[in-house]
Amino acid sequence: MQDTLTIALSKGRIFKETLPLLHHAGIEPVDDPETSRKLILDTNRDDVKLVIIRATDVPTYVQYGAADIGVAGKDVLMEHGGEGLYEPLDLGIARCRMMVAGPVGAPPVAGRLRIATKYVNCARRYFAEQGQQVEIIKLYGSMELAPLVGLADRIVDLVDTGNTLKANGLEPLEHMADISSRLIINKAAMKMKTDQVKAFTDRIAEAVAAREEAA
Ligand code: PRT
Ligand code: MG
Repeated sequence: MQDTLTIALSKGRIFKETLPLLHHAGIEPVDDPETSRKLILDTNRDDVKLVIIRATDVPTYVQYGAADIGVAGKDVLMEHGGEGLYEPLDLGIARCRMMVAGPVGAPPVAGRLRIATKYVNCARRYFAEQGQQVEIIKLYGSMELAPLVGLADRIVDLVDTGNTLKANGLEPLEHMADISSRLIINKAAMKMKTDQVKAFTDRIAEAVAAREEAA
């Protein structure tokens, strides 16, 4: 009797882009999380379950062993800190950049910059490395609004096409990090379910390599 492997995923782009990788590993979810209200999804395999949670909660579930494995954006992992996790594989999905952005043509700010972001730890670390004094304002979404209403001088946010910035009269100013999603593994699961975890990770690594070869 095999142990159950529990895999934590978030809805939306991470789920969509992880599906082909799971398919390569012989795993097909029974329900579609976009239409189902279930938070635990069965798969075609008795020994594999998916839990569908908020993107920012994925490292926490895996850290505490509520899920053995997860898929999380590097942005979320940098902000979380990554304690209790192995991060063996870059999946190359859900790519974007973490950037500092501000109003188009905004003049330099004298004194302390006010930065609105949901990535407070990343922003604090980045500006400290730059030797720049900043005040960080924590938001949970719609960062692009903050400079428009005078809440902040700059934002730290993720940028893909740049359309969201442009639509709000903002422009990218500084590139902080390239972001993609990573496979993360609970440290105890790696010890207790070594064979299952390794077999799964190897299949996913193959799928990533095959996709990159085809590109
Ligand atoms: O949406 P929800 O509040 O439930 O959670 P979430 O925003 O954390 O989840 P989701 O699914 O939106 O993002 C999950 C992961 O996808 C993130 O943690 C990133 O690692 C990755 N990712 C890749 C992105 C983007 N690209 C992206 N463009 N996450 C968010 N965006 C947003 C960005 O914040 C901005 O609002 O899209 C907007 C910019 O896109 P462009 O194309 O207009 O530049
Ligand atoms: Mg989102």
